Amino acid sequence: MNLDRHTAVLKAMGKIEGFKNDLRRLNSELGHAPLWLPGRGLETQCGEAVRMIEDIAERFEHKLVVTLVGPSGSGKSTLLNALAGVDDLSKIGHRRPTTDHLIVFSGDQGDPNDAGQLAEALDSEIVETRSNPAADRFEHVLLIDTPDTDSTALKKHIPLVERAIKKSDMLICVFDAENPKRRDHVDFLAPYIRKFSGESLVCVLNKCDRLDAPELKDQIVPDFLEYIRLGWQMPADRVFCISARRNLKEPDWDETAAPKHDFDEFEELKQLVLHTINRAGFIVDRRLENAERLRDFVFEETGREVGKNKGVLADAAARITAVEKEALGNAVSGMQANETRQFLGLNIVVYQKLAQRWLGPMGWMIAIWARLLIFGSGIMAVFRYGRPLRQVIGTLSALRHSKDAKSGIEDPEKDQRTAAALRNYRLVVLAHWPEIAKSLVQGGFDSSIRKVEDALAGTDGFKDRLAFAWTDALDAEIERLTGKLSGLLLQILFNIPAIGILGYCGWLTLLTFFSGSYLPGDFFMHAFWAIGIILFLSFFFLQLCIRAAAGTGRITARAFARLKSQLEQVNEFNHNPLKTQLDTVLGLEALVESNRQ
Ligand SMILES: Nc1nc2c(ncn2[C@@H]2O[C@H](COP(=O)(O)OP(=O)(O)OP(=O)(O)O)[C@@H](O)[C@H]2O)c(=O)[nH]1
Ligand SMILES: [Mg+2]
Repeated sequence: MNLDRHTAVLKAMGKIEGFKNDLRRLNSELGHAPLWLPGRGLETQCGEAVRMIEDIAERFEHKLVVTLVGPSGSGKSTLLNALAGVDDLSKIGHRRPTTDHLIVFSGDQGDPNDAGQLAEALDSEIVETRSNPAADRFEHVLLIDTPDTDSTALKKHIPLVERAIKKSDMLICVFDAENPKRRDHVDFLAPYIRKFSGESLVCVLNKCDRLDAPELKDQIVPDFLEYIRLGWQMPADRVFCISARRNLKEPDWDETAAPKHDFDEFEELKQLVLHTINRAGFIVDRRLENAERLRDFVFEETGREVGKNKGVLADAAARITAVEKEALGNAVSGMQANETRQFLGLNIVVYQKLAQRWLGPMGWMIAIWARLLIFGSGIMAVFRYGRPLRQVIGTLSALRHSKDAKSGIEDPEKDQRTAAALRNYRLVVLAHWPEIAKSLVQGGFDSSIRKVEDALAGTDGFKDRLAFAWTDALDAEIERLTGKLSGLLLQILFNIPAIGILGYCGWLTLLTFFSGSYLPGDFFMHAFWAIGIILFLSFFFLQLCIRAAAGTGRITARAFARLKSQLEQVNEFNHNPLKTQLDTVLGLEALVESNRQ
C-alpha cells in the first residue's frame, strides 16, 4: 500500500468519525423525546447505521467487495466466471437453484487473508472461497456469487444474501433479459438499494443474445429502466446489456440457440469492474460515499417522520403555551381572591425603606417610627440581618400563628394562597388536556400521555415558584413606590415647616447668645413644644400621604397586576416535561436541515 493510499484512508477515517458523530447527536436528541414513538424506530436505525459505518471503516484496508445478486437462473454464476476468466469457477447449471451458498472469489495476488476474513465475517460455514492465479487482475476486488432469493429454497437463501449485501461495497444486479420484470426480486432488493449510492449500483441485463437487438434497445431497456425507477424509487445510472455466456472461454452453444446478434456490452462492464472499481483510491471513495449515504438515509427518514407530524405537533405546542398562559392568569386570580390580612408586614417594609431614603427631620421621624413598628411586631432579628421581604412576611405570619417562632419561612397563609392558585391552574390545564393529548397522539406520541398525571407533570415546585414570583413582584412594587415617595420635592415640602421652626428658634437662640442677653427658660420650653407639634403634625400629614400612595391594598393590587404581566412574558413558568419532549421533536427538523447543507 502506498503513501497516497494511507493518507486517503486517514482522511476518510476523519470523515467517517464525522458521520458517526452526526448520527450519535441525532440519536441523543431522539433519546430526549422517549414518548415520541417514531423516534424509537429512528433510534434503532441510528444504531444500526453507526454499526454499519463502523463496519465500513473497519474494512478500509481490505479489498472492495462486489456482490452479484439476481433472480434464479439469471446467469450470476456465468457472469462471475466470465469476469474472472475461468469457466468453472462457480458451477453453472440447468437445475435450479444451482448455487446454494456464497462463493467469494479473489485473484490471489493480493492479501490472501482478505477473502478468508470476509468469509469468516460472513460465517465460513456457508462461504466457499476460490482464487485463481490467472485472475491476478483482481488486485483490489473480491467478487461474491450469491444464491437466488426467489426459488423454492428462498427461506434458506435470503439470510445468506442479506449478509453478503451488508458486507458489500457494490452490487451488480443481474436480470434475465428474457424476463426482466420480476416483481419479487425488485422488491426484495429495494430496501438494500437505498444504501448504495449511484455508482455502487450496477444493473445488468443478461442473456441479451436471446433477443433481437432493435427490440432490446428501443423497447426492453427503456421499459426496464422505468420499471426499476418505480420499484426502487430511484433511477439506475445505466444498464449494461450483456451475454455472459458468450464471454466464457467455451460458451458451448447449442446449435439451435446460438446468439442472435453481436450487440454486447460485456467489455464495458468488465472495464468498469477491472479498471474503475479495481483502482486503490476508488475503494476508499466508494466506501466513504456509502457511509455518507447511510448517514443521510437516517437523517432523511427523521426529516420525513417529523415533517409528517409537524402540523399537529406545532399546533399542540402552541396550544400548550396558550393554555399555560390562561392557567397562570387564573392561578394569579385565585391567589388574589384568597387574599387575607396577612399583608400587615408590608407597612413595616415600606417605612423601613423610606427611612433609608429620607433626610432631615422627617427622615428621623420615619426612622423612629419604623423602629417602633419593628419592636412592636417582634421581628427585630429579621431586619438585623438585612433579610429580604419574603422572610419579613413569612416571619410575621409565623409569629401570628405560633407562639415559638422558630421557623421564619413557614407561612401557612402563603400556602393557602398558592394552593388556591394551583387549584385554579390545574382546572384550566385539565379542561384543555384532552384536545392537546389528542393532537400529541396524532403526532406520534405514546397514547399513555392522555393520563391526568402527564397533564400536570412538572407542577411539583409550582407553589414555591409562584410564591417566589409573587414576593418578587411585591418587592419590586414596594421598591417603586417608596422610590416615588422619596422624591426630592416631597422631602423638601414636608421638611420645610420643621426646618423653618428649628431654624427660627436656633437663630433667636444664637443671636441672643452672642449678644450676651440670655433667653429665659420659658422660651426653650415653648420652643420645644412648638418644634414637637410641628414635627408631629408634618409627620402625620406625611403618613396620610404614604397611606394614600402606598396603602397595603394598593400595593398588593399593583403587585398582582405586575405578577400577571410578568407571568405573561414568561413562556414556560411550568416546565412540563412533555412540552420539552415536544420541543425536542420539533427541533429535530432544524437538525436535519443543518445536516442537509
Ligand atoms: N443464452 C444465454 N444463456 C445464458 C447466459 N448466461 C447464462 N445462461 C444460462 O442460464 C442458465 C443459468 O445460469 P447460471 O449462471 O447458473 O445462473 P445463476 O443466476 O447462477 O442461477 P442460480 O445459481 O440457480 O441462482 C445456465 O444454463 C446458463 O448457461 C447468456 O448470456 N445467454
Ligand atoms: Mg449460480
